[in-house]
Amino acid sequence: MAQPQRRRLAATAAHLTKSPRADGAAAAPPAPFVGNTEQGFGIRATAQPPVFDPLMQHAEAFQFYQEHRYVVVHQALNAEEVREMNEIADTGWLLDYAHVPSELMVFYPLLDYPAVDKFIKLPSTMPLISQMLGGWENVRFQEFNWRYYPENYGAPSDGSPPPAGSFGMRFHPDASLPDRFARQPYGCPDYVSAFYYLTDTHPRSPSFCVVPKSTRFRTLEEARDGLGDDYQETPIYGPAGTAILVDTAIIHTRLDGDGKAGRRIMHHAYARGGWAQNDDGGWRAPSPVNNPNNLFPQRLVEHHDPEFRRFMCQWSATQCEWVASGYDEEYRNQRPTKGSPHPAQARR
Ligand SMILES: O=C(O)CCC(=O)C(=O)O
Repeated sequence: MAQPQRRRLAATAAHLTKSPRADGAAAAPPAPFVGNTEQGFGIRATAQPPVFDPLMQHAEAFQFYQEHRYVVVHQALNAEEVREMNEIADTGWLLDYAHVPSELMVFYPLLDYPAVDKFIKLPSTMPLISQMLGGWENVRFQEFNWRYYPENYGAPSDGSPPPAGSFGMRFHPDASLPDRFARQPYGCPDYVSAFYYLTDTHPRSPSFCVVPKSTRFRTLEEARDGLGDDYQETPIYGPAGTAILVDTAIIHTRLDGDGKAGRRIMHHAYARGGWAQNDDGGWRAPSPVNNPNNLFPQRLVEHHDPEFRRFMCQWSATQCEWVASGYDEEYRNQRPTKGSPHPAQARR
């Protein structure tokens, strides 16, 4: 086992060093992995992927995405936006989050924080997201959430066991349609996700990690067997403001850090709207809603700009019912989107 793994790491390192960093600098090898080694097969990329300026290097970034099904962009949020988002999120963690199995999450910040509206269609990332989904006219907003892995969440200082699931998220694809295994050409993804780091990430913190080129595989095992020497688990480290744009069918995870360092992210998901035709003449309908609980606020659904209304027009059954109720607060509050404060948060 150890021998083939070493060979494979060498092969992937060679592969990665062929990809120049966008800024021309040599990619520094990351510090040794320190987390839960049971995530994945431990066949880790030994260099960081290239990072692109999303506007100045749009073409290069899109080309990288087409080959690997993900792309990392530099300063998708500027320092002021990161500060602003963390400041708003600070109130969110205290007021309105659920303690989901592996971290804390505010499911629908848009409902309560109009100040975050501008983040769902960012000038830095929307041109790339649009191209990934076949054009701005095909982009349908789906989901916005904040995730927080608090400091010491995996390793409480009082020696008590870590909260369930605070380590070891499994590698998985997110919502995607099964025709991706066979359709020719692969074409646009069914959904695109954008993960924005709101805190700096490094080998000791949780980090987003992808298996490049894995969108046609159901499981990590299938990806390893099917990709052969191309298989690698690529953790992505970067300063706050870095974004990772992915075809949601890519196999990925939140890679553990040391359980002590924390991390915050903002996640947006978009669906492919409109009808597309495959080479064989078959039609691809607009992607279905990715989460039956998605809720969008009235001010965005009834936006004055018709293009923006189109962007917001793909509603979950819950949204339909909420609109039918006249945006009734009670209806909204019955949704399974709120939790009680985690003790670590209550102490803040
Ligand atoms: O938190 C992360 O880095 C990964 C999140 C993830 O895997 C997901 O949202 O499906």
